[in-house]
Amino acid sequence: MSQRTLVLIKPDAVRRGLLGAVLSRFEAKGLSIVAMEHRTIDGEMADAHYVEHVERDFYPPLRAFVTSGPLVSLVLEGDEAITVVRNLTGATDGRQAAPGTIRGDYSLSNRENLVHASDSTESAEREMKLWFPSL
Ligand code: FUP
Repeated sequence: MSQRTLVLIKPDAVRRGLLGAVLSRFEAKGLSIVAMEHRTIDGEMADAHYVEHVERDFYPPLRAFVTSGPLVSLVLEGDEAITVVRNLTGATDGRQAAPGTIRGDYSLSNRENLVHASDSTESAEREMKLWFPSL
């Protein structure tokens, strides 16, 4: 079943010059890029995106990180895209993420882990509306 999912290539990836490397993983897998934008977000947008985490201890440094520079937001489409993209992304903590995944290959951090990917159809719908309201 074809699905759409919201992906962020976060400021650490852009800063490190890994935008192309990360994007190429998704392209090579066969996913289509439906929308893509390069932007720096403010704290309000970070709060809206991470609404389920705003009360957590780890949120203030996460908020500072995600607003620290440009990121790339995109909507990817393809068969079972939500699960496929989560599998390509790997576990949240880059130190634990399996080799071969984006986080497993490029991240040594539980915060600066290069990518965000929607974790369910509900969050994909919510996040796509937030990031690409005109889509
Ligand atoms: P994920 O779905 O893998 O992106 O992970 P979560 O939704 O659990 O967490 C969202 C983001 O919060 C992660 F990408 C990184 C950050 N985070 C921390 O900074 N510290 C933690 O202990 C857990 C998550």
